[in-house]
Amino acid sequence: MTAVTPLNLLKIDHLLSDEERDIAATVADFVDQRVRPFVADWYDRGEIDLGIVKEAGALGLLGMHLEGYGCAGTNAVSYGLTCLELEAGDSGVRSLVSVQGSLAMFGIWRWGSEEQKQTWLPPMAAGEAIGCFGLTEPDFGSNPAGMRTVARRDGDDWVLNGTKMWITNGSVADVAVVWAKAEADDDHPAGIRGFVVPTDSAGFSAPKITKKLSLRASITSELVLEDVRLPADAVFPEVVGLRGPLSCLNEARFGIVFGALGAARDCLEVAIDYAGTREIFDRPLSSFQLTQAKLADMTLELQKGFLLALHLGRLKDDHQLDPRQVSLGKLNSVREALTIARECRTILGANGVTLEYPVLRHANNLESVLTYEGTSEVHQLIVGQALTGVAAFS
Ligand code: TGC
Ligand code: FAD
Repeated sequence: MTAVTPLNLLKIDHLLSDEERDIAATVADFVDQRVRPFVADWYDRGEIDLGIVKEAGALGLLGMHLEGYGCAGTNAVSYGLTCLELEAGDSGVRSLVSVQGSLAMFGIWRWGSEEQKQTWLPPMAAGEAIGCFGLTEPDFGSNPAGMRTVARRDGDDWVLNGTKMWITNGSVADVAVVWAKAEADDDHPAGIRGFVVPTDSAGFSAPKITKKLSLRASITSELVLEDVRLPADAVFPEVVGLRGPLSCLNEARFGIVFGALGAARDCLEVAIDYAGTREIFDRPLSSFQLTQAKLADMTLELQKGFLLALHLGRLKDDHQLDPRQVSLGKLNSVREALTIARECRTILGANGVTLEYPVLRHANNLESVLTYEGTSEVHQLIVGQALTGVAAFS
């Protein structure tokens, strides 16, 4: 029998259109050329080569599922497959693209004024401007409703004060979408509102967070806002309340449903290859029943995860996707991907703990992915509420 790769056992390609397969192949090639050869070194140094941002822009990957303003306007499944291929390289690279396209750009695209869209979306789509998304605060991660960042009116201006924490791309961003508790104005009640903040605004700083043991090939920062004065038109004109930021999270969480499976696939491919060449007790590790049981179980979870992701993608393309379904997908993909990455690490033995192989790097990254964009517990509670009708968050 010829060996097959983990995602090909079910001929999953059969479920994709030619265009979706072409996009996935283009992104896989980009990852082979521009990520795989360098990512262990980026990870080791706690950096990422920001040259890839313009290259991703040139390929049309930034805000790719949005229409107009220089965005590619692909379907949701193509965006998901792109996240999968990027995360097969590294979760940090997928995160860069997710935050740019699904959080910062989507926020402006969905809730921004026409002027905000015209100003920011074309350069962001091209990778000429980097965006970040500031929702989390030091004391308010799972419960952003408690945020302390405030926006008060001073004449026509807005003045922002507060601190955001764990913000991807923060210290390299040109623009930050910042969520703050805003005073009421003539047309809106008081409540959480989004602000488009150029990062060269006086009073804005973004110290980099160091000593991370996860997602090291990604910039993570604090955002400090000290009397940041913005013009009246810096605010998203309509949306007031948590549904503003949560609508952006739906987009990024959808990307992670696919993305995390890319990290798992990469681990599994490496483990299968390693097991085939590593001789243990005078025969290949792959010839032992215990190893084959591990590989079979992991392949099963990977393919089930992909079928779920694809189902959610098709629902999204049909405008039928419910955020609670995205929670189910994010919960499953990240949890199973982390389990797969850890199991693959056992197959690689001591070699598995080095950066020579991607497996523990992926596993460590997935610890962040398990926590950000809603922790597993938050997604369990969202699904629990869907099933029982009872909110058990507080
Ligand atoms: P709740 O009272 O349930 O809802 C408040 C308002 O929001 C609406 N809503 C949603 N709207 C759109 N999409 C959703 N998924 C929504 N969920 C709720 C809701 O209808 C209501 O609207 P309105 O108009 O009636 O006011 O809110 P709650 O305060 O009870 O919170 C619920 C909870 C815990 C689920 C929510 O706070 C939550 O999801 N917490 C997790 C926070 C989170 O995920 N943060 C992520 C920060 S960004 C990030 O991590 C980036 S990582 C980098 C990368 O992505 O790569
Ligand atoms: P907490 O909310 O303090 O949670 C701690 C523990 O309590 C978790 O296990 C949680 O599941 C559990 N818990 C919480 N509520 C309940 C409950 N009701 N019942 C039972 N258990 C509960 N945020 C942004 O805004 N923008 C970004 O770009 C961004 N990038 C990030 C990048 C990285 C690398 C990381 C690690 C985080 C990033 N975040 C970002 C922040 C991320 O969204 C938060 O870390 C996440 O929402 C969890 O918040 P927290 O860390 O404060 O944990």
